[in-house]
This record gives sequence, C-alpha cells and structure tokens, in this order.
Amino acid sequence: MNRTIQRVAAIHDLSGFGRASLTAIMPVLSTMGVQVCPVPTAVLSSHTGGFEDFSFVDLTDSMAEFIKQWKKLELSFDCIYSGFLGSEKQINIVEDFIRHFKTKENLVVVDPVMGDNGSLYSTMGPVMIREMRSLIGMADIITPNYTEAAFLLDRPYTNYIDDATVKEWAIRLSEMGPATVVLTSVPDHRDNADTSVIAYDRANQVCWKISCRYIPAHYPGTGDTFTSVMIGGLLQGDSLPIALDRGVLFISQCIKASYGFNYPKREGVLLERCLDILKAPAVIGAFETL
Ligand code: PXL
Repeated sequence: MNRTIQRVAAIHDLSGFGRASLTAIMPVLSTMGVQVCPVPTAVLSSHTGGFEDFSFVDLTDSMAEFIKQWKKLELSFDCIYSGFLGSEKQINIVEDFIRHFKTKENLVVVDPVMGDNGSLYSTMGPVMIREMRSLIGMADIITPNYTEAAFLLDRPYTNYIDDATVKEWAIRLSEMGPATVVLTSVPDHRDNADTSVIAYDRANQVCWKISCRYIPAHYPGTGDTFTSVMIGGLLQGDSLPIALDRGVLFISQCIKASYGFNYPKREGVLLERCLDILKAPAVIGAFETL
C-alpha cells in the first residue's frame, strides 16, 4: 500500500531502563520517518543484560486480545519486526501474526534474539532454539548475531571464522526460509580488531560484507538499534548493502560518542546524542562482495 508514512509492527518487550528493544527501536525508526506500532510482549524495569535484579510482567496472555483488535481494525503494515521473545507461546503468537498480516509487498524481519558472545541468555534453551528455527522460516530477512547463527545451525561457536565458512553459514540459514540473512558481530579473520556484518541475498545470489573497526566495549541493545536502522533504510528505498552500511556506521558512531564517557555500559549507547545523524542522507561507506 502507498502510504505517506511507512508503518512497522514491532513485536518486542518494553524495558524501562537501558536502551534496548522498544526504547531503542522507537526513537530510531521515528527519527527515520517511520511510524512504529508496538506489540508489547512484556514490561521489564530494565533489560536483563547487566542488571541482576529487574521486575518483569509477562504480557503473553494479553497479546492475543490486543492482536484481535488490530485484526478487527483491519490494520496493515509495511514491515513486521520481531525480536526478543520470552516463551514458545510468544513465538507461536508471532507466527499467527505473520500469517495474518503478511502480504506480497510487506517485509517480515525476524531478529532471533537468543544470546551473545558464545552463550545463550538465561531464558533461552533447546525448546526456544527449535521454535526460533520455525519462526525464521516465515521471515524475509533475519538478523542473527554470530552466536545465534551458531545455535540455529547447531555449529560450534569459535573465535575465528573465515569468509568462505561464514558465507556457507548464511546460505544454510537462508535454506531454512528467509531470502535474506544478515549475520552480525562476525569476527573478521583478516584482522582480529575488526568485526563484520555478512549478508546473503538469495534472489541475487550475492553475499555482502561490511567491516567495522572493533571498539572493545559491549553495549546492550546495539543489535536492536542496528536492525532498526537497516529497516528504516530499506523502507526509505535503500538497497540492502546501503541499508546495512548505514546500520554499521550508525552503531560505530554511537559507540564512539559513548565510549569517552564514564558511565555503566549496561545503560546502552548514548542514542540521544546521535539520533540526528539518521536524518542525514546516506553516506556510502565501505561494502564489498564475498
Ligand atoms: O536487546 C535484546 C534484549 C531485548 N530485551 C530484553 C533483553 C535483551 C538483551 O539482553 O534482556 C529484555
């Protein structure tokens, strides 16, 4: 549908403190001129990365009623974007949402949030991995990080992976359903100081690589920010490599803007200092084909 403002249904939790999930997704996409319609999966006092104590209200049981109203309103979306999910039941609800709201034209993006740095988050286990494998089968684009890709494919996580192997991982993941596979936080074998984003586009049989200088700091929520910038770019009409390039550049800029300040990393990058960058036209950085 031709709309003045592009519209995204964002199926994520609302974590009150820490700039992850909806508190990162909404400002990024709004700044890029995209309307975000959240389907909240849970309300937490903070995200779970680095906060030992947090309160948590699960919204699984209210999601079905909520979505029923949207079906009655006959809403339509240019993109359906899901991320951190708390249970198999929530994954099933997202699958039902996609079955109902998916059209020929719109974009389904699934970020199979399950872990990072080689390990799973505490709420994830074999059942969630199995269900996530089924959910990614319904997506047009998936954005697993290197850890999540290893769990989805049941391959060992290593500190080193060469370009040919990572390309093969992306192709295998694409065979599970999604036409486009975007692998993030991939260690770059050419230089230990770099990390890359690798993307396989099955329709054009092309594999893109975008490298970025690694800054030794881990801020939670950057995966959500990266995927939101990519979605914003694609909805604005960017090509895949340009949308990915914008995501990588924006994350590097956010980390650089934050790193010099001495505050707990668990609060996330200083997004508010950087959002204006998203209004600038895309500057072509460096992408290459594999
Ligand atoms: O950014 C991913 C994410 C989303 N939601 C919650 C999280 C995390 C990562 O830790 O804890 C609640």
